[in-house]
Amino acid sequence: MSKQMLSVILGGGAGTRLFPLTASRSKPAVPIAGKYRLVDIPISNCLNSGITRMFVLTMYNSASLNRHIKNTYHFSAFSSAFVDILAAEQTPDNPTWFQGTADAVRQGLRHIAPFDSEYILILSGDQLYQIDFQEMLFNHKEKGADITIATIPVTEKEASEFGILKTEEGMITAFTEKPKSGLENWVSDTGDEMRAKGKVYLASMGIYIFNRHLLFDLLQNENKDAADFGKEIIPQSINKYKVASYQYEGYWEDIGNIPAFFHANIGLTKDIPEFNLFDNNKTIYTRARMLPPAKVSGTRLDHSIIADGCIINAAHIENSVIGIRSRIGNDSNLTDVYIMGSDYYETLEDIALDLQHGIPQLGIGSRCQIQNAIIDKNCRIGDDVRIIGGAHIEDGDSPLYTVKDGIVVLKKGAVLPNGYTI
Ligand code: ADQ
Ligand code: ADP
Repeated sequence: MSKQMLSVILGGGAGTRLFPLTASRSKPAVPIAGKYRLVDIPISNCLNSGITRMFVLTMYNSASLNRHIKNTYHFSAFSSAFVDILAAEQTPDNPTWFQGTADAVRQGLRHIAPFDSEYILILSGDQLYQIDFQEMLFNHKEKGADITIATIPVTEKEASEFGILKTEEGMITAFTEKPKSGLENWVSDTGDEMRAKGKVYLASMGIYIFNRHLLFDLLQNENKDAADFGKEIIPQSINKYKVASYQYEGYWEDIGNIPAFFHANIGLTKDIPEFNLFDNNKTIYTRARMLPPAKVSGTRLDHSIIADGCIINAAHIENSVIGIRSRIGNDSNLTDVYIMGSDYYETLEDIALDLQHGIPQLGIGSRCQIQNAIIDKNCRIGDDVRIIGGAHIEDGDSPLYTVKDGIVVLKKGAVLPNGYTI
């Protein structure tokens, strides 16, 4: 498998949908689940499927993404494995940034060309799922397909956000990208179980296997001006090439916007979460940081994930994900909160200096109330701070935080003085 297929991970365009988490880092570097980065999900899916050569395409070459990839994905000198970042670059024959997903892959082709592989797997960088790509490739070969699209049944409400398709005997016969009307013509037979859940539309998961030669030909000749897979390359290939559907029915979530990203993180705290981090065979890889175990004192913890290196004295933490090196002071209460954590610890001398200068120490202070919030890395939240997200607050953006669908997102490094209220 490892030499047959190489993968290209679409790491994100301008990143506006995840703003402000992408204000100072590229999307693949956004921290998820307390200790991972978004890019760890597709990379781990590839590694668990025996695919060991990967390119990550990104518009921004952020320091944190480079550091993360460099420090995490080390392979033996005897293997051909690699994870390479291809950031948008200006070249003499291409003075522009990536215009869309197809254009991003097109600009990466000259880096991909030297590596032989019969198939190229194209993946989105902002989805939470665990798929075995070997099975998908098996289906691709068995059907004699030129292109395979991974598909999933969705409800009417979700259908307008995805590429929707129709199939006959596993081959795709029609495709429309994000239909705004006429959905009734796109109902598919998705099986009894899916129909019972109202999932009668087959959506593209934005995961494609292409026969190598076809991909190069489509991007460099036949559709050389096409910017996008979903809007151009895929619809134009249906009925021209053999495009197969690989129907997947497990957990899959597009987490490319703040509400979806927030709920996917908080969802990990359920008794049996839909995305399983506790699996012997489907390890999610990330950087091994050599952090100490978390230290907790006097806290009532309920349905929460606590990452390595935390120092917690809070009163109560519920339905929350507490990221690496988080520090939470006495008598604080947190419900439905995702704290990404900190990049470093402060020493006792640092903390004394903070105090002298009236600056809150790194982390969350004492007697704080926090609800429905994402706290980006390295924030300093003073004592007696209240951050209460929910339907009562309007969407908006300010220098310290953004509100999206009632979720308060505190920006990286934000400093909230004692008593601050949101
Ligand atoms: P979207 O996810 O809306 O739909 P798009 O915005 O093209 O499509 O993003 C696909 C992936 O590529 C995302 O991970 C995105 O971050 C990344 N990306 C976007 N522009 C990029 C660029 N210029 N450079 C690098 N990466 C970029 C797609 C399909 C639908 C399908 C859904 C499933 O078009 O048919 O239903 O995915 O989520
Ligand atoms: P992680 O993968 O642990 O989230 P990053 O690569 O984003 O880490 O950066 C964290 C690293 O940055 C830490 O290991 C730390 O060495 C360093 N770092 C960042 N800011 C500071 C700081 N203000 N003081 C000391 N170290 C820092």
